Amino acid sequence: MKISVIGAGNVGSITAMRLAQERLGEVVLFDVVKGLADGKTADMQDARFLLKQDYEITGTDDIKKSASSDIIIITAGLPRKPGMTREDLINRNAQIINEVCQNIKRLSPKGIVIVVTNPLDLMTYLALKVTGFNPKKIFGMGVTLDASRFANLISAELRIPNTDIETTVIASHGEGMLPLPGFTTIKDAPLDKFLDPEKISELCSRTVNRGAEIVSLLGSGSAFFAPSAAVLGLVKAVVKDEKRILGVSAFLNGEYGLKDICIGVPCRIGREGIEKIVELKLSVQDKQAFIASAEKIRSNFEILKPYGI
Ligand code: TXD
Repeated sequence: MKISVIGAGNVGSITAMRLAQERLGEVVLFDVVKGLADGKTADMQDARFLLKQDYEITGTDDIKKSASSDIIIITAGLPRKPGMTREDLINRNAQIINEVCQNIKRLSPKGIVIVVTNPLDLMTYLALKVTGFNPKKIFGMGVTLDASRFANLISAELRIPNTDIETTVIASHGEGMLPLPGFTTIKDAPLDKFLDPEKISELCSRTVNRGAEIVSLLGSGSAFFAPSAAVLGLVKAVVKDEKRILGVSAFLNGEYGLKDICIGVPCRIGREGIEKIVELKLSVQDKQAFIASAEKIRSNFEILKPYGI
């Protein structure tokens, strides 16, 4: 299994390290900046002796070395600066995704593509259109990270282990994100048995703002430890054909009453990529919020016109 990570910044390099250490395949890390990916992977190779792990990882600034990848993870792009929304990144990152996807189409036409670059749902849609790949094979990592953030906030509030929590977040990986307390359980008991509605609503807002909270603490750059862990979960589901239900930004073709858009929904992920889109029975209020979130994503489609979309 050959896995290429495009972009050797914070998310890309830690993702590559996690994938290599889990021995999920032969990992190639690429960046346009000369020497960057090579330098980072040389450092990772030097850790093999200490970790007693002979994982396979190489770094390059030659995109051709990513040819015939089974999985390609796109982390290339600019991250947010304090005060910026994910949407502020659109124009620059769209150019980057377009360029990267032209290369993927040419070099790895059979690959499964996982988009990480923000604004996530829009960039996933762009990647799908530029490559023309089967929509099962392209999805975005966003809401699994958001679900993990929601779970972590619940865990801290109740002082219970994260592993006792099941939770779901859907819709855009952005301001229109929708944590779903009604689909959140603690050892099979619903969340509202543990917390009052005000507290639940506070934790939902904190989940939506968690990325911005981290951006402002860091001062420069955005989160990368949890995002790379979320990518690892998706890659593992594909490589090991786990068929787990995980939230991803998926192309909808009638599901949830929507068409021609990429947005976060629970999907069964396995060797073929998205093997099924799971349609949750949403409350009227959640359904409205989901549609509004989709409309917000769609309002930026205009920006994709230069790419023939
Ligand atoms: O949940 C999520 N989806 C996210 C998304 C969680 C965290 C970060 N999220 C987004 O991922 C973030 O808003 C950015 O759009 C991307 C990458 O974030 P990262 O923190 O890794 O950014 P860096 O450290 O600036 O790294 C970006 C790298 C940098 O080394 C550039 O030189 C490189 O991308 N880059 C490219 N690589 C390859 N090819 C091209 N064209 C290219 N352009 C820039």
